[in-house]
Amino acid sequence: MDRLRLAAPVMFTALALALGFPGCDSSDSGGKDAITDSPGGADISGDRFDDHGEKFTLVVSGSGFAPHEGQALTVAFLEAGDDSAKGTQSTTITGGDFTVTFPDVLEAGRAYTVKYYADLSGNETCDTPPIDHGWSASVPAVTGDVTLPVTHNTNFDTSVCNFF
Ligand SMILES: [Ca+2]
Repeated sequence: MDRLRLAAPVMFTALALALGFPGCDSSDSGGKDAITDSPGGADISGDRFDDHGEKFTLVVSGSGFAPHEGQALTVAFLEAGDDSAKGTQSTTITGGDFTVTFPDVLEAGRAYTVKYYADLSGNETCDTPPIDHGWSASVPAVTGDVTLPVTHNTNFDTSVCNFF
């Protein structure tokens, strides 16, 4: 009953599609406008947004971090030009390497900045380098899944703790 009540105000063609082809979005000839709004009801808006912005996965792969062996390594990613972290993850540096994965977070055409720090001081808090060691890396406009390789260096980002 809810489906009928939702579909009816949209279009009669949408109602017909919902009844005749539940879950189907393209096989009817009822017109493209109707098809856009037709299949099913409550989850339409989510599908529509996905169509406009497929999400891609960000992998940050670090190597050469042996000086920080066993330390916590925390990664944040931001949209370029934005100061608020869109996601943060921590791991432990093992064998000089680390890998952090953010599944399905990047939007096509957008550029990102990745901030990351090793908790050298061991207090589970980001301290401005060189107390902890922290870095920044850029992800250019996204066209697909991204693997960002980073290697240990001493070019610290002294603002890195602003993002954790
Ligand atoms: Ca620290």
